[in-house]
Amino acid sequence: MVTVHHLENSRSQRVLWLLEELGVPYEVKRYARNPETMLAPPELRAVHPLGKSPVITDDDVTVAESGAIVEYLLERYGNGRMIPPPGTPERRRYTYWLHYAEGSAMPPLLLKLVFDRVEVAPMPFFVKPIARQIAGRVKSTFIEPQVKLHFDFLERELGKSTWFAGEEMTAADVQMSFPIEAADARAGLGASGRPKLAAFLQRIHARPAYQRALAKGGPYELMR
Ligand SMILES: N[C@@H](CCC(=O)N[C@@H](CS)C(=O)NCC(=O)O)C(=O)O
Repeated sequence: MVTVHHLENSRSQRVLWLLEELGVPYEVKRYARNPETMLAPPELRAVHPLGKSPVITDDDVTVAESGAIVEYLLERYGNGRMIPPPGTPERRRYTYWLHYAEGSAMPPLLLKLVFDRVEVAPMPFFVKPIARQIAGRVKSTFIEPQVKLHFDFLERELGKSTWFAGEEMTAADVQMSFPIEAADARAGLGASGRPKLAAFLQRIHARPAYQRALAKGGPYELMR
C-alpha cells in the first residue's frame, strides 16, 4: 500500500493528484508546517533523512524527490499510462519537463520567496534599510528577470501543444503544475499576460482527480 507523507500546502499535493489519475489506492499521512519557520516537522526525518515532502513509502520501499516518485509510480502502477511511448518526440519532451520543473523552474521561485521575506523580516531598525536595499537589488537585477524568462518561455511552449509533452496529458503536466501554481500564487498569471498558463491551471483544476486529491490532502494555499 502506498503511503504519501504529505506536508500541508506543498508540492506533495501533485503526488496525490497523480495517484488519483492512476486510480492507485493510497493513504495520506498529513504533516503540518511549523507556523513560524514554515519548515516540515521533525517527524518527517524519520521517513527520510532530509525531512522534506513529498516522500512516499510502499511496503518496504521509500522514495523521496517528486520526479523520482513520479517515475516510481508510473513504472510500478502506470501500465503505460501518463507517459508517452519511448523513442517518440513526445517522450523526449516529457523527460525534459519532468526534470525542468524542479531543476530549472523552482530555483528562481524559491529565491523570490526568500528575498521577499528578507524585505519584511523583523530586524534591528538600523539594518532594515540596508537589508531592504540589498534584497530589492538582488530581486530586480537577477530574480525577477529570471522568473520572467522562464514563465515567458512556458507561455510560448504551451502555445505549441495543449499539454507540455504534446496533445495528451502526462505526468509531466502533473510535475509542471507546482511551479505554475506557485508562480500564480506569487505573481498572478492571468493578470501578468500569460493566458496559456492561466488556462492550463483552469484545465487541471477542473479535473475530478485533481479535486479528489485536494479533498484528501487538506489545505493547499501556496506561500506568497
Ligand atoms: N525537489 C524536492 C523539493 C522538496 C521540498 O523542498 N519540499 C518542501 C515542500 S514544498 C518541504 O518539504 N519544505 C519544508 C522543509 O524544507 O522543511 C522535491 O521535488 O521533492
